[in-house]
Amino acid sequence: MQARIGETKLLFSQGDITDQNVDVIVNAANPSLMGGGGVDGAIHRKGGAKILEDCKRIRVIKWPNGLPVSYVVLSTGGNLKARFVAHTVGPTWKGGNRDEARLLADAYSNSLDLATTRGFESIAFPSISTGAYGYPIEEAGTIALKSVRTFLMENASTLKLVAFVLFSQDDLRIYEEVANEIFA
Ligand code: AR6
Repeated sequence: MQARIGETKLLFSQGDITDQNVDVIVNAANPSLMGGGGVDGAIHRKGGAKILEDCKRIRVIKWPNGLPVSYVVLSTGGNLKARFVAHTVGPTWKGGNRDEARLLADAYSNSLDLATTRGFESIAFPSISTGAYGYPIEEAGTIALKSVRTFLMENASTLKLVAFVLFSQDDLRIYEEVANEIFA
């Protein structure tokens, strides 16, 4: 399904984010930036060693103690179709009273901010924090879409496409239900 906010199209699909032909894909990383499982593992596997090289450099130069939750850094896309990877760290779900919602919203808006600063026209997000980090997906989807909507309404963005790439049909259905409520 699709929605539109100003000049920006929002697209929802089921698929693998490593196949997306966009300017930048977002990685649900961890503070080490050294790779991991889930979408992070898939991106590093398919994107190749250049992504890890960039991440190591970023750690040394900018974040020796690791990337804080909700912050974003940019690496090459390596062998991916996407030109760049924006690595962000979503919050780990701890029951909902540890500022998780704000941190998750910021992970999305900071990614959009970085993409806009770089003049990118297309970005693809996975469902940040809803795998290993355990965030309930309906709540996470609501926060994700509201954060994207707020950013696009409040900022002049170069982005023409914001894609949400959900790994399973179930996750896609949930995001579409949330989108139907929010964009109705
Ligand atoms: N394309 C799109 N979505 C995917 C893909 C893919 N190739 N692979 C998995 N997903 P997760 P998190 C979905 O665990 O919860 C890593 O080890 C998956 O089904 O990747 O933010 C990192 O290194 C789920 O819906 O990210 C961190 O340590 C969503 O992506 C930690 O996991 C997010 O699941 C981050 O946990």
